[in-house]
Amino acid sequence: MRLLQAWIAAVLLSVLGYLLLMQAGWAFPPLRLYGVLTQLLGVPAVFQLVHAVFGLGQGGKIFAFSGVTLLWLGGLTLLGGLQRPLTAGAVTAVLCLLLAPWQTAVGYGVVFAALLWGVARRLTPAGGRVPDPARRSLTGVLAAGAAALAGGGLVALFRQDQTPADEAAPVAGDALPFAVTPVEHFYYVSKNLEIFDPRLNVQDWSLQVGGLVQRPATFRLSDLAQFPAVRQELTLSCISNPVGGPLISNGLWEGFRLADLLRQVGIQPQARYVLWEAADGYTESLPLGQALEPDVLLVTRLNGQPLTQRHGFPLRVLIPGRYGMKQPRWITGIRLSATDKPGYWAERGWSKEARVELMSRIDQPSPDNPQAPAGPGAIRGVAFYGNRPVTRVEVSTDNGQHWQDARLVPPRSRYAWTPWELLWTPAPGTYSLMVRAYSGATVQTPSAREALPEGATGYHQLVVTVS
Ligand SMILES: Nc1nc2c(c(=O)[nH]1)N[C@H]1C(S)=C(S)[C@@H](COP(=O)(O)O)O[C@H]1N2
Ligand SMILES: [Mo]
Repeated sequence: MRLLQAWIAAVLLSVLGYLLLMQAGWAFPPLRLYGVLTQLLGVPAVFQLVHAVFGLGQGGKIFAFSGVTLLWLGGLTLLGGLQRPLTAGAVTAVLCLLLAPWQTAVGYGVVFAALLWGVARRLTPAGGRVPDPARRSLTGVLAAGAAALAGGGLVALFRQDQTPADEAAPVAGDALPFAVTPVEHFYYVSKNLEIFDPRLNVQDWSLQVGGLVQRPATFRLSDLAQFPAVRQELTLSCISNPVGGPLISNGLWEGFRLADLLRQVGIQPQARYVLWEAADGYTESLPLGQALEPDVLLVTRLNGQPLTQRHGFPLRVLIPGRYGMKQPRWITGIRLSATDKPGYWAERGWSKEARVELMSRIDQPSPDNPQAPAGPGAIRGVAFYGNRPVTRVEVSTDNGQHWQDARLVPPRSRYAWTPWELLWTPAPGTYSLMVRAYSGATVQTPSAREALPEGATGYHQLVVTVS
């Protein structure tokens, strides 16, 4: 009985905490605990295990968050069921101190004690006698309701991970030869569970520019229209994309130059670094000299539409030649500083510079279904080297013994991937396809390297059945 009551109080406390997080941005202790767990992703063995088990979507994060939720609800239930409300509240406050500011921790303790007391008062008859059947069934209904709430939340999380956008972005195929990736297929990676990604609205959002600038300033979204507009086709890739993987997409971005904004606020001579701040607490930095390059942009649009919430509405950073982790979404602040501050993933063991490695990938035949008809056909794919040109792509159909030059489709921008194509007329059989790219004298390295910490390398290989 007491455990059931404590369970109801624990779920009520969590729902309240979640609402405070969403409405007022209060720290939510289970989410903080989850944040601590993601630190482990910087440990190579953990990272590889998580990707091996859960793939490249948000599955691993959802699993970790579910575990944290069960731990949190189970712990509170035991605490509330076995201790008196005051003791349970005090222990909760102390534990929350490890994860949240003290005001929040005290708040959780007080509210949990009050909920335990209130739930017990409503559900237990005076004198502590055996509860009458009506109260018993009320407790049952409430406990079931709490279970449904908690379970429903987790199911919603898992369901959400099944959206098509998390699947490989098809670039080849007859209908869509190497076009700009449609927004709904654009790859998505976030340090957050998607439900905790920022949902910013234009009225409340602003960009604070400060630190070592001459005139600190706050910009509303409409203020940004004063800067000359720039359009740039640019391919974005996640540093954790494995060889041949789907975490790479090509977009047509619109925004303006960071240099124009910084010129407007004035740079103090001691400034050396640009530090980015984002609404989800994500941070990154860039040496000022690099940040002033004319191709470093702040963008508001992708493929002719305002950025979607998922991809950084209303404002994100674009830095050619770097992996996605250097390019924060949902930015709310830009600070100039004399000293550097390592970014969110750099602090967790990933690369500081995150420069894109030379890569190439086979898209047709599709790695999802590596089959092809005998007779005239084509092998197609993309190659990419950040802000450096791909000058040559070679394909082997015999596991690397012989190589043939593929035809390159000149990219529309020096920051976009280079589509390539090799016509072939295979007889029925099994073929081991491989691809490698060149940039001038630089050849893609054949040695296979895991993504952590500098990005994956090696040749994409595909065994294809021709019939
Ligand atoms: N604020 C914020 N920005 C972020 C991230 C994040 O978790 N929070 N993830 C980064 C990483 S690791 C990548 S690969 C890209 C992914 O951008 P996309 O999901 O729009 O493709 O966003 C980057 N910017
Ligand atoms: Mo990433």
